[in-house]
Order: sequence, then C-alpha cells, then structure tokens
Amino acid sequence: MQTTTFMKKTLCATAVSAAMVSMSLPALADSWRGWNIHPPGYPNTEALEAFAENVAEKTEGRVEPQVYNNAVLGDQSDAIEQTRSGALDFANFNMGPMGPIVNETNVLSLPFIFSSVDHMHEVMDGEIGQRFADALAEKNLIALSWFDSGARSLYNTSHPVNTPEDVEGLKIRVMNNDLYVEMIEAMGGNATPMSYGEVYQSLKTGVLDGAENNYPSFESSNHYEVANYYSLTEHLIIPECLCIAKSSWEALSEEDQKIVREEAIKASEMQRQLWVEGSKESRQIVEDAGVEINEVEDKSAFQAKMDPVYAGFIEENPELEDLINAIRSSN
Ligand code: BDP
Repeated sequence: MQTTTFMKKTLCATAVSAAMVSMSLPALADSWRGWNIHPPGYPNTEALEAFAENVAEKTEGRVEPQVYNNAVLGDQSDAIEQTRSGALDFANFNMGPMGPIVNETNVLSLPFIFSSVDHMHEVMDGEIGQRFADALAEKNLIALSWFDSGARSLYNTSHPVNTPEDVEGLKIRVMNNDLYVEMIEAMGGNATPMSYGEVYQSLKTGVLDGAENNYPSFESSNHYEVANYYSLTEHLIIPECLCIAKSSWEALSEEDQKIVREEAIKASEMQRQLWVEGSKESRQIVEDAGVEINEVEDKSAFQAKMDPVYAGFIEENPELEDLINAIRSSN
C-alpha cells in the first residue's frame, strides 16, 4: 500500500498524541466545565479564558478548565444550581440572580446601596466581601474573586427617562429576583423577570418596552438595536463572582487550591481593567448606532422612591440591617 502524505501526517499525529497521553498518564486531568453568559471578546469572557489557560498551565494539566460561552449550558438561575450540585465546576455569576438562593446577597441588589463602582470594590475586597463569600460557601459556592459589572441603567424603546414619572407604564425586564420587581414597581413601571437570552426578541416584538443593564451588556446583547433610549439612572451596582463548585474545590490538593485562588484573583484584576476600556468602547458603539444617552439630573427622585423597598426588605430580614448599615457607612 502506498503511503500518502495525508496518511503520513495522520500516523505522525497519532503517534504524537499517543506519546502525549502516555506522558500525562500519571496525573489524571480534572476537566472543569465553566459557565459563562457572555460572548467571546466580552471583558468577563477574556478574563475567564485567561483563568482557564493559566490554571491548566500552572497545574501542569492536573486541572483543565474549559469555558462555555453564551449561556450554552443553561440560563443563570439553572447554572447556579448546577454549580451548587457540582454538575458544573466554575462560573462567573452576577449577584442579582443569586439572591433567591443566598439570601444575604440580596443586600447587594438593593438599589443605590453603593455610591460608586469604587465603593463596591472596596467593600467586596474587604471584610464585608468575606461575609458574602461565607454565605455563598454555605450554599456550596466558593467565591474566589469579584468581577466588575459597572452600573446598571434603564433603557427603553420610546423616550428618555429623567424622572420616575417617565417610567410610568413601561414594561421593563428585570433579572430573576423579586427585589427588582419591587424596585421597578416603586419607580412606577411594570416589571417582568425574564432570562437574559429572551430579552432581545421581547423588545423587538413589543412584549417589553425596556430593560436595564450596563453598557457592555446593552451593546453585546444587541438590545441597543431595538431600544434607542439609554438613561443613566445607575440604580444598581452589582458585583459578580468567579465561583467554584464546592465539590470541585474540595477535590483539589492544597497546592492546586492555591494556584486556582491566585489565578482567580488575577482574572478579576484583568476583568476590572478590561471592563473600564470595554465600557467606553460599548458606549461609543451604541452612540454611533444612534442611541440617545441622557444623564439623569436628579437621581435623588429615584432614590427616594426606594425607601419602601428598603423598609420592606429590612422588615423581612431584620438580621441583615447591620450589613446594610455597614456598607452605607463604609463610604
Ligand atoms: C449582565 C450580567 C449577567 C446577567 C445579565 C442580565 O453580567 O450576569 O445575566 O446582565 O441582565 O450585566 O441578565
């Protein structure tokens, strides 16, 4: 039989992979599946991919994380449950949809709880952040670092929002958390909890009038193509975690835990840097596409509407009042 170039290449590749398999045989690689809601190129995606690559390299292949983008492994609430049970190994979760599962994290979803993104980082990187990490750990999620998610603002298909009166009657999509329903209703709108992937179509067909998000998500989800008014209410500043499933974490040696922790912290530093740049770029893209962006002169009108939301929350969760006060007074 004549050996063709193709066969030679194939034989050669087979020999190489056989050699690679035998070289790596003693340490069985732990393949980690990681959930990510965002598309390639998004700041979080880049940071998660760097995390995966660096962990594989530093553990010399003992842990092989793989990131699955665009929520192909399920929507966020499902993915949280899958990570808690160990069906998924790691993920980048927003603390919004975490609220129904880890009650303490609802504090982070109180509108205007942080005065700025810097304030949020200071809190999350300190002792208070550790309190949230402890609460997550009780629910089998090991939060190793905190990502930026900017500030979320309202956008809609019909007019600029300057005052709560402008929100009246608008059907606004919110993430899956009852607190956001209360928040939008307190502003005068009608809230619809919905998973992220369904929002574009719903805006397009008029099922929704608007939603709320940061610039990078407003842009990468293409919502800006259908919702042309973005109003800087900046009502929510919600941190996100790089979380590992407790069972995956506990299966690691101490040495590998150290590597994974260090890489998670490095990933969050990278994400925060990329976030600043990415937010500016996204703002430019949506403006160039014709989106009208307006500052909200008097945010205190929105803040004042949130008093009953806080009062109701504290009434239901009196044990969390000191945490709310600690965050507010840490500024
Ligand atoms: C983005 C968050 C993502 C959320 C999404 C949403 O990064 O985790 O799922 O908003 O609105 O900003 O659902």
